[in-house]
Amino acid sequence: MAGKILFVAPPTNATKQLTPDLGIGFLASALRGSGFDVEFIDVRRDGFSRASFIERLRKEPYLFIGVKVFSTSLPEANEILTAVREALPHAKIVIGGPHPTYAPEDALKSCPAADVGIIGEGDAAVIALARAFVEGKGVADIEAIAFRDGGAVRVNARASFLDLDQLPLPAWDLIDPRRYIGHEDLWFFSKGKVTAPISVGRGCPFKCTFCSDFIVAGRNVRYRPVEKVMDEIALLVNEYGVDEIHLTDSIFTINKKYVYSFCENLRKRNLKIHWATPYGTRLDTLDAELLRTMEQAGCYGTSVGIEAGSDHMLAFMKKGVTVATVEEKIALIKAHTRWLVQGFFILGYPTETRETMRATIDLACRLPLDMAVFAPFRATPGTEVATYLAEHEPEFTPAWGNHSVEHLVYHPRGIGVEELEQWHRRAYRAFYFRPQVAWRYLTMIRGKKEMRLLATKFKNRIFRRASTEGTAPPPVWA
Ligand code: B12
Ligand code: SF4
Repeated sequence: MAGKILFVAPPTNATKQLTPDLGIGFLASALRGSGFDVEFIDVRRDGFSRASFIERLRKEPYLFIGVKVFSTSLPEANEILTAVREALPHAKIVIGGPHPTYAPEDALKSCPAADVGIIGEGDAAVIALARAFVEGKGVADIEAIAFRDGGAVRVNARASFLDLDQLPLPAWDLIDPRRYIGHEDLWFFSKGKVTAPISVGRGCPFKCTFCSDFIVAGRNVRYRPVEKVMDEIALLVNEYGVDEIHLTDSIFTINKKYVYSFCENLRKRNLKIHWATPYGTRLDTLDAELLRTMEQAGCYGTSVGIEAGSDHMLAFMKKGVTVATVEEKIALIKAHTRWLVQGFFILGYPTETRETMRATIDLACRLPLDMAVFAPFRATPGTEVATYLAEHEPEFTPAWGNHSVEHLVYHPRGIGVEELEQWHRRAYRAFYFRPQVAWRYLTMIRGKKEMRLLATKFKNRIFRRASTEGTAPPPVWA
């Protein structure tokens, strides 16, 4: 072995949901393919205290420690990074994932313990870094990284996106789905006993102003070969007891030919699994035949990014669909499948008014949806709307941390945070306090644990304050 690398997934206060980290799984596999040994700690999954984490780190020498950093969980990531630095004062510490990708310079500035940040798909950069560290070379020539140069931060450009044909399967032994049982969240669907996420493609050509997908994966859609995806599902079913798959792609249905081939191959390979697209599909890509084919192949649910209930806000978000399309396509899904359908909405987007928020709640209640999430707006760095805010509402500075679905960090001009909280509570009440919806939701609950989760969720969303003001973040360590 050329040396050992340790990846760490910090815990987060943003969500109770914990799933196998596919990004780290792919990176581990790439490194192994180049002769490196890899270990992985998922701090929440593994239940570390600060002391036991530090003790664990000191057991082995590592070429570098890679820590994942979400913009939404910067304080938690910094807790981990500080502990790593304390345990291993001379270690090379590399950060990657959403925040270093969207805001590389800010990421290194906000994470003083980190030496290098990886921008975007890290599969090639981790190998280049590992080799540079083995050979004792500098990192200044490595593509798609940010690094420290004296007191300054330098950012190297990205030349290209990965060819997914060459991508190995993720290192599933490190992110074994069986170790994540019990970490589900109720906004998710679940039918099986062991669920694994799968990513089949990357990139999106659409230009929704709030979305950061293009920064990680680009505007061209690239797919992994269907055969390889089937090999992965077969491995998960046979070796890991997986009986449910969640596609992490946001626009799986954009390429119908691929979807038909995916469904046909599941049948040919006799892979009988439940599957769903809980991270979203674009409504305007759906048609009756596609829906029926997906359902026959085991798909039982989808989330759809609807976002707003007025054509005015949808146009401002550059969503590329109208309210009429949303109504037509949700009706189509319900007419041709027995799917569970969850709508994602944003309440409190820049320029929103009381009228547009009312229209969003009205639309959510008008549509035959089974579940709805009314998310607070987040200004992800690098997105078009973040640029809009910097120009038009410079007084807003995104305070990262405690930045979850339950917490508001932004409120549109003219609508105070208290009032926006009320709109969020009103939306959940209006949607869920309808007999047919409440009943359908309750029938999905499996066991006491889910019942408790449901009670907490409703307490949080309907009765408690939603803003971060005055709330101390919950503890990071077990
Ligand atoms: C699956 C998913 C989840 C899962 C699993 C997350 C995980 N651990 O990977 C769950 C449901 C748990 C989740 C939770 C949340 N998520 Co999420 N999630 C996604 C989703 C849909 C797919 C991620 C994925 O698996 N992609 C496939 C893999 C192969 O790609 P990848 O993760 O990008 O990995 C590559 C690179 O990023 C890089 N890389 C990744 N990790 C690391 C680590 C190191 C050390 C290095 C060097 C490189 C590196 O290399 C990888 C391989 O090429 C993305 C949207 C998207 N399309 O990316 C949102 C996304 C990542 N989530 C997001 C958010 C906001 C959240 C939540 C806050 C949701 C909430 N409650 O509001 C929480 C926060 C979780 C946390 N830890 O803080 C945002 C991140 C925004 C930000 N700036 O931080 C995204 C981008 C969605 C969006 N557009 O808003 N999420
Ligand atoms: S929200 Fe969905 S459709 Fe819009 S740009 Fe992002 S991934 Fe593409």
